[in-house]
Amino acid sequence: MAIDDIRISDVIIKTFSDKLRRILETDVAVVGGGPAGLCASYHLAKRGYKVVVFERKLSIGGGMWGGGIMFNQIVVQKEGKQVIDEFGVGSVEVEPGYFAADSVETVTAIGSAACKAGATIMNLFSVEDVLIRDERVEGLVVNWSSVEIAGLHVDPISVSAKFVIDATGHAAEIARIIERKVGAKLLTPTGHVIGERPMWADVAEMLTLENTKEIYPHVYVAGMACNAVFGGPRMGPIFGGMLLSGKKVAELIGNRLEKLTKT
Ligand code: 48F
Repeated sequence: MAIDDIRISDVIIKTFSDKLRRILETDVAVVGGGPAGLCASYHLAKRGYKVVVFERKLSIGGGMWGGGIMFNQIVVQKEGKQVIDEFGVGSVEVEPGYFAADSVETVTAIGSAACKAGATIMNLFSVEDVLIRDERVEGLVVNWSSVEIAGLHVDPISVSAKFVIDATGHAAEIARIIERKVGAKLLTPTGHVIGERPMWADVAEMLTLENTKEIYPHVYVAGMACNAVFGGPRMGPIFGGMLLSGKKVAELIGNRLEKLTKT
């Protein structure tokens, strides 16, 4: 059978439009497809929730691809190794408690698991605003990243979500949008985004997990954004904290969603 170029276009347009319409209303919208966001989306989708991930870039994986200084290896500690084990990622204990894994294998394995579990990943989408109703976030405002990058004057569209995860990494973009546009007090000790501190992997990994929490009604932070928001240090190319934070935020939100459906 001859292949018709126009049919190819039609299939793309039809199926993408269906996908776009499906994600207009979700349980959880994850902003950022780095390790924390991907891990969170996998665990929430596995629990049966409707999840969308918005990723500004062409590719998911955030800061994981490049390992440390573009040596595409990552380090995880014992607890982090247990998380990558779940995705079937191979690792080697190079020194006691220091496990090395291939960053490309890790990103692709987690991304694939998230998709297979039912999460929808919308790459090339930037989140530029939030929907706030009754002093809580009820959704996001998104646009093509190309519009943002070109600085074109094109209006965005809105999507609704019962919960939002700010997994935007160092930038903590959603927390900053809420602070700037709503003038709202965040659920941090100062009420503001405190800003990240200099590198200290040991403390950073612990604080990432501890500060994986709600920062504004129905908005949680995960991954490096936790440290940016709560004033924790950065940690460089050790990724256990990112993955454990993604898993923790999925559990916290999953439990809230479970309660909501019971009431
Ligand atoms: O930066 P990123 O990998 O965040 P993470 O999951 O992991 C942090 C580590 O990579 C590393 C580290 C730990 O070793 O310090 O930095 O916390 O992924 C964040 C993703 O969010 C996207 C961005 O392109 C990146 O892929 N992103 C950021 N802001 C937006 C966004 C936005 N407004 N809309 C859509 N995507």
